[in-house]
Amino acid sequence: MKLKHFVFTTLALTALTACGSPSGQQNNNQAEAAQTETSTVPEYSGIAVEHTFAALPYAYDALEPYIDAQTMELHYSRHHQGYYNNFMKAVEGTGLENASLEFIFEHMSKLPTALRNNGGGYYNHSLFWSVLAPGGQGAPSPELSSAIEEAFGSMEAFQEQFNKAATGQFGSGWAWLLVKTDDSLAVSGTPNQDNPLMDVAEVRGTPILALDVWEHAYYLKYQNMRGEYVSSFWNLINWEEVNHRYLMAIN
Ligand code: MN3
Repeated sequence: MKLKHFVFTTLALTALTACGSPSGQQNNNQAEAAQTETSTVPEYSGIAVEHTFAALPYAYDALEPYIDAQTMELHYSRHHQGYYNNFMKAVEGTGLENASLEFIFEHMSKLPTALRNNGGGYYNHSLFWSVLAPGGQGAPSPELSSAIEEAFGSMEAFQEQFNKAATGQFGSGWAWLLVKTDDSLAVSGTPNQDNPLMDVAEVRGTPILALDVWEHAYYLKYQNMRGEYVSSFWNLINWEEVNHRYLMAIN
């Protein structure tokens, strides 16, 4: 692997203009203060990743009646595809073309916003599709159930907290169930396409369950009733996938 450091430089230019003088003489002083901030992202030394756009694991109409086919088609083929395409453009030339998304997210604060928005959008939707299944699948494993009880008191209390994160997220964003670095569970909400893997997230950890609460995820069917969309979500959870992700995160 080539030794390649990605250096992102922001050049902030401040133009200070002073006009006028007591004598009436036009006196323009223009000062430019340049401030250079340089942050270095360490070399990626993990396994080279080829970023691909995976097929949706079920048909567009498979999540009916909770999520309608038209929403799924637009959401996957336009929105998700768009984030993927724009991520591929944004990562080009950064030296991070074959870095894992986890690595990119870990250094998010030092990287261009286009990588944050589109890398987030690319990853978050892939995770979202994977934790959904037609009519739901399986149930929380004994291990995950104990962790949920330990963190929230009960399954009901967890769902209540998750729903609150989803309905309470102002504007566009996501709700998450995540495994923190001490292996405990937490619920959080993030704005836009941020996620808990990013160093900019308030609550950091590995997400194992995700809910997209952007209007594009529900507006055709639910209009402004985000709460009904959030309630419907519980009928679609692929617990087998969530259990698997939980085990991966704690090991
Ligand atoms: Mn979306």
